[in-house]
Amino acid sequence: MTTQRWNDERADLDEDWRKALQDANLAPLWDVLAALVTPTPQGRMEAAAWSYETVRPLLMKAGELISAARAERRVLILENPATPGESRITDTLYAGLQLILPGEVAPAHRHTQSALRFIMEGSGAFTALDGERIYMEKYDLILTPNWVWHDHGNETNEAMVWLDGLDIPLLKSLDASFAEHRPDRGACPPGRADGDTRERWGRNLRPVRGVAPDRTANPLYTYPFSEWSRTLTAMEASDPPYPHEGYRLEFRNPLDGGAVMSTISAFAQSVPAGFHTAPMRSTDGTIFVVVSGTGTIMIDDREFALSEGTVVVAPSWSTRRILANERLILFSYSDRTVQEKLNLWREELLPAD
Ligand code: GTQ
Repeated sequence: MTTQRWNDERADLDEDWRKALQDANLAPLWDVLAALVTPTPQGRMEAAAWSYETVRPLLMKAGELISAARAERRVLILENPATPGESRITDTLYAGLQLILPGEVAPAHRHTQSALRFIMEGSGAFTALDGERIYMEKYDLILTPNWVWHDHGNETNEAMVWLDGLDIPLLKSLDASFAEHRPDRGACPPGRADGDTRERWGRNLRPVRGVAPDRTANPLYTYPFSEWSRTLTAMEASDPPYPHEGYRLEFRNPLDGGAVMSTISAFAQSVPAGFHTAPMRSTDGTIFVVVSGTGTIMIDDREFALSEGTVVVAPSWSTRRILANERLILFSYSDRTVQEKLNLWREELLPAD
């Protein structure tokens, strides 16, 4: 009688065969299958938080050490503690705090990465998109959709700081990065009138003829805090808070009602004083920024204090809950729109305990 045909250990013990596999750039799937096809997301990202009081002095010191022109962009990257050196805060997204000092210009470039700016400090510096200046106020959201020329300038007499949210790690994994610089390494020549795109696209109107955009990229580059915060206030006045998030709004592209950019979704949220959100999780690792208020965010078994300027990352499928001491206003962004387009996005609303 023959013994069983497969003695499973032989695959582990045959060293010559293992070596031959390596030399031929082959690997056995069964060694890694369980780690590859996991029942739930098992990423390496960690929850983490950065308080503005910690980051700000280090960023201001960078302002003494290097010019914006020399750095091209004077930014401190918020790196996920699980992946130092990889310039990522989640598997797909990047976050950084950018400083531009009075009189400085960050020269024009364009790239296939999409960017958002969320203004943290200062008033009246500008980002120019294809030469159109957009002046910044605290907690405005300003977009740089992919391949739009952009430079930044500060003609005020105070420092300007904003959070940059980009899809850099996603484009790295797709290996789809292209970038260009202007030959003169300066700013773009003036384009449309200052603030033109908001006048055209910010009032829920679209042109019948003539000036329709030639692409689906969001033509509305700005979502001022003075406007988006009012929508939250209006909701709070008439709706009860939703158990899992209080009140949450998505910033959207006026052309199609979808996410603000092809790879990044952005949200505004408020949680009333004393409210505790019920636990929830979703597959889009999310970066939160505290606009105002105080409280705590619990991410799995960790707790992070929230106050103005705190940045927090909640990894994919981590369970999060928010406790507001004072009314919290939060901005957040994630790769939700990418996952939705790929039919991958999931969320789970867990019962309050
Ligand atoms: O302002 O164009 O934080 O290209 C990283 C890459 C900012 C920018 C970043 C960039 C920019």
